[in-house]
Amino acid sequence: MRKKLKIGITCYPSVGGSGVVATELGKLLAERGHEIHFITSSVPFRLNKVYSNIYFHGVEVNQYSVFKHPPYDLALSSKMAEVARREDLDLLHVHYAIPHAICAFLAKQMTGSRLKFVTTLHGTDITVLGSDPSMAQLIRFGIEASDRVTAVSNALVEQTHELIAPDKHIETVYNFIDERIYYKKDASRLKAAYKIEEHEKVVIHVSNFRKVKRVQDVVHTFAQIAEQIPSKLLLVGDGPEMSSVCSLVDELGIKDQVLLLGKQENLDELYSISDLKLLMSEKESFGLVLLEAMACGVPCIGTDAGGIPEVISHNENGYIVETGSIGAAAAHAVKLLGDPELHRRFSKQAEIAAQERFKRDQIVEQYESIYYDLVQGV
Ligand code: GMT
Repeated sequence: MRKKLKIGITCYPSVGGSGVVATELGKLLAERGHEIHFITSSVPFRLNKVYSNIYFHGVEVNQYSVFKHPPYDLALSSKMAEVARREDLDLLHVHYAIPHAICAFLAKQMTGSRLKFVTTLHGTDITVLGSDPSMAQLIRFGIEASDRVTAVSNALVEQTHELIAPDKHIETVYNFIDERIYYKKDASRLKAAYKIEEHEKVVIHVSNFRKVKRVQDVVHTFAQIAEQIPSKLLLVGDGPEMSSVCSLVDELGIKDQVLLLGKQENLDELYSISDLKLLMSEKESFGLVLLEAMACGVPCIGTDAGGIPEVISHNENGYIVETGSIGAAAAHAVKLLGDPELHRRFSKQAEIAAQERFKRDQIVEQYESIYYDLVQGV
């Protein structure tokens, strides 16, 4: 039997797909017997139960008055080095190149080169920061200094090579969900509690309402759907575009059909009352929310941005439209919601894809095999 590993994990611990993936990965690795050390600014929000082999090391930043900006990245590097030494970690797995790969590099220098680190790219570090030339150099450095680099979709691997051009092999390891949580449940009481009529269809959108999510396109698409199919739109999440989205809902006269639910945690219950998910982003390296919905049997319509077409199979378990193609998205939605047999087939196919192509054990084993390759190479 192979020795169990001691792994340090660093991510942005607050709500967000990368934090979710990093935390769920840590939990699954712990279930497989590894010792996990989260080194983050706060307890990851999905770390909602006690595991005897998961530890949390908080990063404290001292607010000395001489510093205009508190040096979080340096405090993190120092904490990584301290934990790696004290706990004799085999490796660090950091999520996001900036700043985490750079911090891991510093920690590695501080502890000696035995400490290896894996960097996982999630998207925003590449597609947003990568177009800033001053950042691109630092991202390239972080990627090249990593012992292994993964990205969450083939599209993100390609984009990283286009924008950053690192001299490094980047392998795709897809995201996954925990199918013990994400499956279709009987949530008819919840539908009634929201005062949604039995015959009405439910369309859902979940995001952090950043500009790249194009939530306005979701609202326009829904307005066209609602002209033909009695339906309600659930908008889940919050963020910078929320006010503009609310004004658009008023302007289009669909206020009574749109439920603004804000940030929610038990998304499986909301997906269980949903018939269709819309994700109209202009940038999206993977779209974890699609996978969560699909696992609950919800067919999705998404744009052709980034990794979305690697998650949704067009015409099989959902539809892909060009970014900004509101009319095409609405036409697909009306066809799907108006044809129970087609919807049943897409819903089943969505569940199967989530369970088979993005199977949690398979993905965790991919990461484990990267870790063992590195540790054996010591
Ligand atoms: O989508 C966001 O704005 C959040 C961001 C994050 O850092 O959590 O999500 C990114 O990582 C997720 C997990 O790998 C992916 O599912 C999202 O597609 C990706 N977001 C973007 O590429 C915009």
